Amino acid sequence: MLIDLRSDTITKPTPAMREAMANAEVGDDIFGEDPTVNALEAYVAELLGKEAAVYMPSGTMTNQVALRVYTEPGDEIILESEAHIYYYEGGAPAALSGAICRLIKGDKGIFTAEDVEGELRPENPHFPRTKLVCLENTHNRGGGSIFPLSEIEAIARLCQSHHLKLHLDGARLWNACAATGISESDYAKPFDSVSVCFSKGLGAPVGSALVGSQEMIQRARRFRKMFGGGMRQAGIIAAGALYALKNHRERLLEDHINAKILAKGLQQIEGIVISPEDVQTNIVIFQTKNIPAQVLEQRLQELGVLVLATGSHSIRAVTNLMVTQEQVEKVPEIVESAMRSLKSVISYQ
Ligand code: TLP
Repeated sequence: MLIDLRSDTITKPTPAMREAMANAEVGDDIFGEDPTVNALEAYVAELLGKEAAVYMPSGTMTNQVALRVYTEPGDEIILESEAHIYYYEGGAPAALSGAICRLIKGDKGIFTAEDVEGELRPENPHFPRTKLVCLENTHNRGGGSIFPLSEIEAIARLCQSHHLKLHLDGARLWNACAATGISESDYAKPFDSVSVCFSKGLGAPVGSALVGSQEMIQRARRFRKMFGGGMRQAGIIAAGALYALKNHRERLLEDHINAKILAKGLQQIEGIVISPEDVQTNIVIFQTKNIPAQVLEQRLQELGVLVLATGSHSIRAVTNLMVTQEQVEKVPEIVESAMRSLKSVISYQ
């Protein structure tokens, strides 16, 4: 059986989740008449301590709709250089909002209020108008790193004093909460809006929500429609999300334990560089010293372990609902044998 560590997006609905989906009451959500979507939106808004929420097909859409709500063409967004919004969303800030991105180089995706302050521009017709700062928690390319709440609060104070909006890409906020014990609403409080995903570690098949003030979410509904994200009997999928929210948040700790086990095992392998203490949640990123990441990815696939090359010598493995501790424990051994076989091939070339 394959051990699939490419992403936590590969998770499939459990039988109980499928049952909840099959039995979901539905209606036309564009008329606001889908009771399950309405229940999900109310639940997630309350959980995050915000006035309102809107359900969308993907985390890319919730992020990009938020950007569109806050900016006009020519406006500027400040965000981290490897933020998903910038790195993995197909150039959407430019294409869909006409916004430009000003990048901060973070430490595993984390940056400070001083970093933001250094990027602020005076009001002057030469400059784009900075409207928005975006954070990511946990940070995907930062290896699932957690943004410290005190730093978030300092950034929020800075944003307020400069009339900047603050948005969180909280696709994996659930993981930050499980790891720290800090509640979703405490994490969400400093932000004007938060995007959360149900289809990653929580295991629901589809969807994300954007939460914020009534006014913000009303505008977001308009852009969701414009971007093609208005859905009809979406209660079928929203039921999976609601089930996941109510039943799968606590179990994320299992994924975090498995990630640590994996990191510690990988640390023992010659030619692999990883610091297990950097692994805070469910994402494990390791470097391959002498072997190109894509070559190792390919060999591991042949041996039944799926991972993702995320750089020339960097590989990501994400523990998730579909992978047991027993399977994770086997992975370092498989990586070691893959490395050994590749070393002999490479040294003969
Ligand atoms: N991340 C995916 C890929 O797109 C890289 C993954 O496998 O990790 N924010 C963050 C922080 C994300 O990691 C992702 C998905 C998204 C937003 C977008 O979510 P979707 O895939 O629903 O558009």
